[in-house]
Amino acid sequence: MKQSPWIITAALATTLAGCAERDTATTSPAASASVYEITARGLALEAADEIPSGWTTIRFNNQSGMVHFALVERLPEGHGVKEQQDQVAPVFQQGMDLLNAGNKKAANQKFGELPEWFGKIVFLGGPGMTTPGRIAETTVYLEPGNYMAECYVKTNGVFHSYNPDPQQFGMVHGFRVTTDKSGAPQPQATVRITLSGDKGIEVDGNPNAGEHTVAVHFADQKVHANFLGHDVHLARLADDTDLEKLATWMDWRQPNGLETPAPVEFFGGIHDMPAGSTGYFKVRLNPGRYAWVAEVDDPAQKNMLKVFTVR
Ligand SMILES: [Cu+2]
Repeated sequence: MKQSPWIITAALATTLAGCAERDTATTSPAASASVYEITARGLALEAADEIPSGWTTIRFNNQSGMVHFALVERLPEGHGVKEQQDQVAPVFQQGMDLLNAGNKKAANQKFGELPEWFGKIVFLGGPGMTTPGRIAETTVYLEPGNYMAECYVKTNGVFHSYNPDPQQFGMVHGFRVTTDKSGAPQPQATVRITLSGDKGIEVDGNPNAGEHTVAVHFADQKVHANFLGHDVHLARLADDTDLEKLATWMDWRQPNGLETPAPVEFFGGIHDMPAGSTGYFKVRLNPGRYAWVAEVDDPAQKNMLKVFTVR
C-alpha cells in the first residue's frame, strides 16, 4: 500500500513527459525521471511515504490558497517527524513569538534550546516558494535514508510547520528513501546559477522567454544570521513591487518575514544544499521582470536579490 501512490505518480509523470516529448522530438530526461509528487492542501503536505533513491524530481503542487514550499531535509536516523514536532517546531515558534514581542535576547536563548540533533540535519533542496495554484518542479539527488519535507511560511505569526494543537502535526511530511534506484538521469540545464557566500547569485547569461531547466551549483554553503544556508527562489515582479519589502520578507525572523500573503508571485526554486552539490528546477519564463532571491537576511547586500528582465 505504501508504494502504490509512488508507482501511480511515476507512471503518470512518464506518460505526461512522453506526450510533451512528441512536440520537441528529442529524448527528454524527464521521460524516464522519477517524480515524487507532494501536494499542499490547506496546511498539510500530502505525499507517498517511500520513494527510490537517486535523481528525484519533486513535483510540488500547491493546491492551497497560500504560498508554500517543500524544503527537503535528511534527518539523522532515529529522528523523525514526531521528534521534529516535539523538539524543534515548538522552539522555533516560541522563539518567533519572543522576536515578535521585541525580546531578541530571550529569543536567542530559546533557539539555544534546539536539540543537538538539529545540527545534524542535512538540507537537500526541495521546491522553493510557490504561489497558490502553481506547480514547481525541483530535481535533486537523494541517497537512501530518513527524510522530511517541511513548509515554514507563516500565517498570523505561526509557522506552517508548527501546529498549536499538540494532537496534530504541522506542515511536515516524513518519508523514507529506499535503496531501490530511481534510474533517472541527471537533468540537462539551459540556465546555470552559481551560488556562493562571497559572490551571491551568479547567473550564466540572461535567459530568454520559454521553458528552462535551471542548474544551481552550491559553490559553498554557510549558516546565515537566520540559521539558514543560501538558496534561490524565482519571483515575478510587478511594476510596483517594493524590492526592500521583498528583501525583508525573505527573512523569517522579521515580523512580516515569510508571512502570508507574499509580496510577489513565486515560481519555485531550490532550497539550500551542501557545498559542492548541484540541484535543478524548472521554470517557464514569460516576458517581464523577475528576481532570483535567496531566503537569507539582507539578500540585496549579499548579491542574492538579482533583478532581471525577460524580453
Ligand atoms: Cu506553508
